[in-house]
Amino acid sequence: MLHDLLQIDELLENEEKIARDSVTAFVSNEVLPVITDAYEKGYFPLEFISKAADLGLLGMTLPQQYGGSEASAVSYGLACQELERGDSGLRSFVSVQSSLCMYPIYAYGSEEQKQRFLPAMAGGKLIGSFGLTEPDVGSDPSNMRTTAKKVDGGWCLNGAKMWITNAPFADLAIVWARTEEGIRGFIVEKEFAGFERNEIHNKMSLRASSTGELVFEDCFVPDANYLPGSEVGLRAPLGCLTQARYGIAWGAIGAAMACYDIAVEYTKERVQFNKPVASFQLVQSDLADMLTEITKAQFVNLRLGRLKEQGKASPIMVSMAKRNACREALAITRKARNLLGANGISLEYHVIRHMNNLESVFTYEGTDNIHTLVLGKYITGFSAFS
Ligand code: TGC
Ligand code: FAD
Repeated sequence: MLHDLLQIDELLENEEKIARDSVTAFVSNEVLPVITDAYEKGYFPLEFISKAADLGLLGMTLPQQYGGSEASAVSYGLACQELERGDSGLRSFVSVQSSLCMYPIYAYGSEEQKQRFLPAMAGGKLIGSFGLTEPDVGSDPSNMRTTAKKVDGGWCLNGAKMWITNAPFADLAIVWARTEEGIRGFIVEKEFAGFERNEIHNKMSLRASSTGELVFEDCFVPDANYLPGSEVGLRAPLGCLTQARYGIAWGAIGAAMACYDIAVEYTKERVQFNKPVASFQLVQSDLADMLTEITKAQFVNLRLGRLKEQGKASPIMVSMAKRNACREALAITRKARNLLGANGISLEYHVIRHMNNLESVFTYEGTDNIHTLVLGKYITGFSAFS
């Protein structure tokens, strides 16, 4: 287990530790035994859904009246950390369902929409996906091409969304489209005519997650599925990203923690030149860097979580935490990969799986460059996006 050198555990509330430990046990007992097979064959283990729902992980910060657990932001962060200690794909599933699908319905939906969708989503009976990225539009969603035209009784959607987590098996998609008044959100249900999903194959990262494309050809979406609170335009989808990026900051460090633990254990047992490789200075240097960066990131995440609980967290803070966690986690998993030598590339040792997953985590929810520019704009007052 990770060395808690600075005794961060003491800064957690009892219920936060209990929530965290229940996810740790789930991951150890039910995720780790099956994840290698899922990753190798390239599928999302659908049995995780009901287990995640039973643990209260779907929409866990939302009010109980909508099926949530009213968990603290730190509890949610710790859950993401432990889920990603298992696999980034599992944390992705929970992030998308909770932060990118349940959150927009909660924040921008009508009371009727909340009642209709949220309890079923918390129970894992309805699964969501979130369509913002398009084949030609990623970092700059303000240029999206998907359109929604007002028609009698609803909206007519045309366009496509690309790289969408959960899309192949989801029951609904939160879709962002351009209307005459600006960008708006819609709940598109899988049965709607003119709506198709296609699975994306050949991924070498997040293989235990299902990713797809959403296609809309004159897809009719009734007025009842229009998100009325999305009239703030691009701020609405970006607000969802702020929620999800917060969880990712914790999650990426969970993957790094797993790789640190594996590297410590492996290097202590592996003998070369008649000594454990953990006894060599260069190896210890890597391990010292890994523990230091994990600990620093944990403090950033915890501080951010506490600010979020007080309503003081800003999107810029979240950008800093997401960028830091993804950068450091990727560097740590690469170090661990090296420390395991040839075994580092075997799925049996998990490290290569985490490392490859983090390539996606580094890119999605705002690439490293995008978060760098968010911070650059905050520091200098100059926008360097275009
Ligand atoms: P900009 O002019 O800066 O902002 C437009 C309006 O939005 C507000 N805003 C935010 N609000 C909440 N949260 C945020 N993070 C926000 N960022 C900006 C902003 O204040 C402004 O409001 P107002 O009232 O002044 O109009 O917009 P911009 O067009 O210059 O874009 C800024 C930029 C580049 C940072 C933004 O477009 C961006 O974040 N791009 C990255 C796109 C991205 O992250 N896509 C992710 C897709 S979803 C995904 O990857 C899911 S992976 C799921 C999984 O498997 O876990
Ligand atoms: P681009 O925006 O084309 O960027 C290409 C490169 O250019 C990057 O290095 C980028 O940093 C750089 N760049 C772009 N603009 C600038 C700039 N102004 N200055 C400096 N550098 C710049 N999206 C969803 O909507 N929903 C999902 O559920 C979802 N799930 C995903 C799952 C996976 C496995 C992956 C890999 C992606 C997922 N995405 C999802 C898409 C993800 O959000 C995008 O890939 C990401 O936002 C980047 O967009 P892009 O791939 O089009 O890259």
